[in-house]
Amino acid sequence: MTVLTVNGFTIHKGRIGPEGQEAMVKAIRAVAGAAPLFSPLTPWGRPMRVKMTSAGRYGWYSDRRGYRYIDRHPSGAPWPSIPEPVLAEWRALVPGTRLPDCCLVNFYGRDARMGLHRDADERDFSFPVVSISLGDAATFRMGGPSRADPTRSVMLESGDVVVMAGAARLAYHGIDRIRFGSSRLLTEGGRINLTLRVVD
Ligand code: MD3
Ligand code: FE
Repeated sequence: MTVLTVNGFTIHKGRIGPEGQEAMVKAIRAVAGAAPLFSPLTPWGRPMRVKMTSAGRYGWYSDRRGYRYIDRHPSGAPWPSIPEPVLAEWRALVPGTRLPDCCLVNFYGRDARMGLHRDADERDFSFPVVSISLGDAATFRMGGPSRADPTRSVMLESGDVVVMAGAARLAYHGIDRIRFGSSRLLTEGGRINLTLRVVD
């Protein structure tokens, strides 16, 4: 396992081994069974290319009214609890603080991307965000605190874990493209990203 720091983002390459990845996918399938994936609408009314769901006290949501956290799945069902193997990563990488109250699940199919953005819907940016990549590899673009800052790209592969803390917590970032079919973890291909956040 190697740890790299790029633009203040800490990347733990290959942190989760094959068995751990399988266990996480199984747990995420159970989350998506109870709280099905959906395509949020942007505030401009276009469906996002990434499908999403959440686990925890809060789930991230978007529609014409804007970005926010909501305490139920859009169906009205409660969000499932955050799977234990996912919480274990937070405990290991962010010791000595409270647990996250949202695990956002992003699913990227063949043509999904996520444009450059900042995560700013949470109350307190002093808590880190932890991201776990599963399945197909993707090009992750990371910039700085303003949109115009130069960006650097790194490949995120299945089992990689990224910690965004300090100045990196408010940095611009996005996913340019996925290398569809590069991993055999998900039988139908695609990429899952989990982000653990303290919301309020
Ligand atoms: C940097 N997800 O869900 S994970 C997101 O791979 C998001 O699905 C991407 O950006 C994905 O908001 C990138 C890496 C990541 C996640 C959250 C961050 C980087 C971050 C929050 C603050 C700064
Ligand atoms: Fe983000």
